Amino acid sequence: MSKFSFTLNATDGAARTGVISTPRGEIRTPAFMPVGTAATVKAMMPESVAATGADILLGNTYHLMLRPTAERIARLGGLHKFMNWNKPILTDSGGFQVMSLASLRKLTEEGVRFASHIDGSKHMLTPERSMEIQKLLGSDIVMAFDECPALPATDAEVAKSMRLSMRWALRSREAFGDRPGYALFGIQQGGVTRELRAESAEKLTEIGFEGYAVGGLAVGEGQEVMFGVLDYAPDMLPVDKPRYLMGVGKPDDIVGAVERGIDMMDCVLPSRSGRTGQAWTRRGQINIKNARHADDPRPLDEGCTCPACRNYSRAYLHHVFRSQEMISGMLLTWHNLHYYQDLMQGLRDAIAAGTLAQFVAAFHAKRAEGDI
Ligand code: PRF
Ligand code: ZN
Repeated sequence: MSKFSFTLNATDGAARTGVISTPRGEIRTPAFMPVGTAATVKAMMPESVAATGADILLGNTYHLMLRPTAERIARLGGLHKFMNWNKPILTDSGGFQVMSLASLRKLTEEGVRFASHIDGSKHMLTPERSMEIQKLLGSDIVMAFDECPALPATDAEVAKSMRLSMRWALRSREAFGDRPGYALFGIQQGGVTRELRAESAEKLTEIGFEGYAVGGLAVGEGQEVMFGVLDYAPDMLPVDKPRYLMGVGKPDDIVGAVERGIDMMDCVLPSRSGRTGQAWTRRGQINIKNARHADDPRPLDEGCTCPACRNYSRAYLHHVFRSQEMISGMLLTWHNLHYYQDLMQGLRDAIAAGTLAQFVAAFHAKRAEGDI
């Protein structure tokens, strides 16, 4: 009962809906995970994040190991207690963030040496150290340590990187050990090459994980190419385990990924864009700083029940954004996260009812009408 498990409740085409059970609570799938990189979902209180409907948050090994350090968080009772979030937390393993944020990176078979983007201090991440940090944090879902190759890359480069990630996946599995109630997810790599994706899936399945991520996508290849890979990649992974698409995405990316059999996703987009005045609505994207909102008494999104839409006009949201008031980022982030969670609930309900095609058609039709 208190173990980690995944139950599939219904499918509609390739799409799936189910529940991941963990000792810290249930995660309804398909699930969207808000990003709480530095032990906070920026501009949101944890109880507000929960009120949007989020069952799980994402945290980052890379950021937390540098500041305030995993050891300090462990001494203070773990990440859940530290940030006052008692539902499940998934942590990314660090390699991807090292490659995008750190300097002086040196990649070897052992791991990656790098200098902190905060103070230039030197650090080393290996599969073993990443497992140790994620354990110190108390992460419920731990990600294997991998390398996500920068694009464009040749097939030979992608193959070499993928094979290194698969050796690191085995070392991650061995270092993680047996921890009932906690899960370790492997990460498929292989770029946009079918044979490499298949080889990666085979290696990971042979090692055996509690869940499987599709990594190495949404790195600039474009939606059409990403969907092309998602037409076959999820199917290469065990049907009875959760499948997590890392770092995706915009609402239409999420809908397309769910249609293709993805169960979990995360993205900074709803939280980050909330702080820059971007709102995601049923009618598409809105920039609240645009002058056309200055006198508009209507809510951001007529169909939304979030506090920003229930209590405030576009004119107010425009004003506080222009005035650089903190409530601007708070309200827009809340709305965006609420919209994303509403979308996930709509997808889950539609899959359960066998009406996903109609749901997706209505989703696209509303966006095509535009913000009128
Ligand atoms: N690997 C890891 N984290 C990630 C990615 C990956 O490939 C991506 C790719 N979109 C985002 N975050 N470990
Ligand atoms: Zn709203």
